[in-house]
Amino acid sequence: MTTISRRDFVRGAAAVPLSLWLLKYAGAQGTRVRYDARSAKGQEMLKIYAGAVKSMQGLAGTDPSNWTFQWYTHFVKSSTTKSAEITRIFGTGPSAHKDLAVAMWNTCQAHSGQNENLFLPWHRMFVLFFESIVRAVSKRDEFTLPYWNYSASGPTHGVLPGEFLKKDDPVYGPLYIAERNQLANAGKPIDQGQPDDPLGLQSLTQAQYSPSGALQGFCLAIDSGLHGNVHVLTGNRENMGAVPWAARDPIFWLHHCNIDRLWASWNANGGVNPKAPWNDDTFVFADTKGTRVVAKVSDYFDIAKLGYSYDRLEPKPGKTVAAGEVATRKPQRAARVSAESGVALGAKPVRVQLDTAGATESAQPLPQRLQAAPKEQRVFLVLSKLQAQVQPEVLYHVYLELPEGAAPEKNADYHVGTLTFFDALKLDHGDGGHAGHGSGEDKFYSFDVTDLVRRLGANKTLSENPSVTIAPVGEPASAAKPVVGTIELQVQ
Ligand SMILES: [Cu+2]
Repeated sequence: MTTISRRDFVRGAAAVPLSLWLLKYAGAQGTRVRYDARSAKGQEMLKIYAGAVKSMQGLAGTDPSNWTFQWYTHFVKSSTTKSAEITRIFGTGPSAHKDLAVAMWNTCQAHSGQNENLFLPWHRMFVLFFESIVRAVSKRDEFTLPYWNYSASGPTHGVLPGEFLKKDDPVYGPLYIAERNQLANAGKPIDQGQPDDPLGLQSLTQAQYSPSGALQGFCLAIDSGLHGNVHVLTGNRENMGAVPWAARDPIFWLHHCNIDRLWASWNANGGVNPKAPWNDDTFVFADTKGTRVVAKVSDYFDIAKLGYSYDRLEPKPGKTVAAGEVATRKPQRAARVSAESGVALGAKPVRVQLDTAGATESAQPLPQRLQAAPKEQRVFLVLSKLQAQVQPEVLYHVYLELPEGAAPEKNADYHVGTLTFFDALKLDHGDGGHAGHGSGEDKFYSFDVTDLVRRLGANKTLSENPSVTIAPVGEPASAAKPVVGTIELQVQ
């Protein structure tokens, strides 16, 4: 006679609601605090973390607590496919854990063409369940995942916590990965030699969550800005620098813990998560016992309900560029690059000119038009449809009206922003992937160039056909062949 125990029942197809899971596995301690990796508490946590990483790497591949199982939940490495890896690891027969892998792997949002709004909530879920697994594997119930605050000012700015740099160390060795960029593993600031501040907190100035016209909104601004910059500056294209490899590096989790902290900061500073159809999208995650937890996106909007907090949130930036009323207006295209094939980038700076073909009807020449725009209107340089064959492994910097022949790195006055090609590769998330609402086509970069345009206008150096220069810092991978599909000046 066979009996089905309660444990088997939980392990089977039946899903546990998040609220119940939280009561049982997370709620016992009350609110747990996540710490800066460089604080005394954070250092204690890193020691626990290093031991757990080693243990997770040694678990059977079929175990949801296995390191690769967690990595693949983000995305399966690009040298193989999800279905090939599932067959290799689980065989051809059915099993509950195989079902979990089918439901969970390759579900990273939104780096293979899904709804961009899901970037923050999906990674919050991913980090929360990962943290619960580390807690279980280490048998240290007080464990919380520390965060890497690369934006901090002072000597730790952009520097990996030292525990991640100790190759062959008996305690911290598991946190070391060779495939990082040279600066990262040398303990130097990963943004050394970059103009402006690719690790800055500009995204916190966004007034709303989702894009509106030329405004990126907080979610897209932090994803394509700070988040992507840290990926590309930390690792190469078989590590942090590319979506299918990123979650293999133990630093990945501290990076996303920090992104989660910045989302919590944005909320604490008054940012409101939207009510949208995608609030009801559901995702499957599993804990160390293989308990299948299915929950809605909006179930993850409030960290207090999830039982954790941070030792420090970031204050509201003084200057809010994306003022509320700008969002209510429709953007007007003032100029664009008319090449249908887009702009191909390379190892040298590329300079292109914008023209007013296809611009919203206006009798005025461009410089006068931008000058005459009402004071409350903002001017944006909008770049979209980025593509690359492989990850270029460098950041590209964008300049407006950089004088011809001038060295980009010496002319910060004309610098308007940074591009990454972190998620510009076409990825197939395969069966069981989550299509959700929307597509990667919605992604764009947008830089507020109002102040620069007014300054150029005042100096009479804003031309009828303004130039845009895009220059890499460092040597891009020659196979990358990055292309920016469209470049436009928009007034909103
Ligand atoms: Cu990421």
